[in-house]
Amino acid sequence: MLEKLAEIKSKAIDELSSLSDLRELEAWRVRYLGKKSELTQILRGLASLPLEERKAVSASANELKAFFETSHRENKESLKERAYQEMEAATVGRQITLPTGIPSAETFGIPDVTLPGRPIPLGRLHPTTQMLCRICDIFVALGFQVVEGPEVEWDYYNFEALNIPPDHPARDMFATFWIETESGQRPMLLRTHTSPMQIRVMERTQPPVRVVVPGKVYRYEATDATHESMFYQIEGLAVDEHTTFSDLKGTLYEFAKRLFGEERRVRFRCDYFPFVEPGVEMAIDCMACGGSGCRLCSGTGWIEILGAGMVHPDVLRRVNYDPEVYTGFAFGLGLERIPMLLYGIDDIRLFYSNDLRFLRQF
Ligand code: FA5
Repeated sequence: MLEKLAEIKSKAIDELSSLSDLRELEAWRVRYLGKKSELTQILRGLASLPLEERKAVSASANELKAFFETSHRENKESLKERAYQEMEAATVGRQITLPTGIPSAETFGIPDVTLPGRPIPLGRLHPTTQMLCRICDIFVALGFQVVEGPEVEWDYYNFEALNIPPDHPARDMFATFWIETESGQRPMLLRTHTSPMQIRVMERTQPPVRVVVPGKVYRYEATDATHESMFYQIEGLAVDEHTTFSDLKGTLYEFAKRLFGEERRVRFRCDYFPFVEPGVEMAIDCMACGGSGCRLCSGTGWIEILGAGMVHPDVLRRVNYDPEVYTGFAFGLGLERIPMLLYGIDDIRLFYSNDLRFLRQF
């Protein structure tokens, strides 16, 4: 009987080494450990053996059974791993067409539903959208409301109501994309700035007014490292009794401090915009070079981020606000310039060239 056990063992080991998949292993298990296997028959017949022989055969048979069980377990693990790797190699990189309706595992050609799922790349907000939310949050905390307006605008709101009648030289400041209209219709354009929303807001609201208006604007001009033909602006407008130029400076200083940190330097210089009096431009010392001059700041050490000023009395009159009672300030901020400063981005064109290597950094 002991020779028989040795014979079974050697045959089983031979077969085990040539198994190639889990199905063959299962057949092997049934053959050597199943109810009808030779080993099980020997174990069942132990009681009929003489005592001495029973002891020896029982020890060897149970040892062989334990050996078979261990071998089965180990081979099952390694064959499973091999099957998993083969399946993964066959499915990775395969083109998948999304079906309509509820997709099943088979639709994707993945036979084993226990395989780990494919990672689905997560989208994210565009860097200018992120910055827009951050800036609006600051102004909301300072008591401003966020409103939006049309990108296709009447000449009246974009220019005339802002003290820029036809043939005014200030129209040259805003290279314009005009929209073809029927003859006799009022001229239309892609807004060149968010300032027309000053008029639209004041026309429908009584003071006190405190709004910020984020949105896209368009300029028909050549692009370079700091100029795009489509970019974002955020307009600010505050009108009330006794609003002064100090309120304008205080608000913009506070904004700059909250966004850029205490250590940044801010510069105000006189500027001209027909719809404010006096007008200023606000600049921040260049973060890329620390103020010594580089490509980003065109060698000046400063980057202009916004134009601002006290709302012109004629503009107030046009919306039926009495300039003897009400005064206000307004500002218009170039949005892309802000992340450029904060993250040292030296070319504005990166924002809208859809290069994922750039966009994924934010
Ligand atoms: C204006 O657009 C005025 N409407 C701003 C204003 C509002 C003044 C309220 C007074 C009161 P300006 O053309 O300077 O002004 O543009 C404002 C900001 O937009 C600039 O400081 C700059 O940061 C940004 N900007 C201007 N042109 C471009 C451009 N082509 N590409 C990217 N950013 C630009």
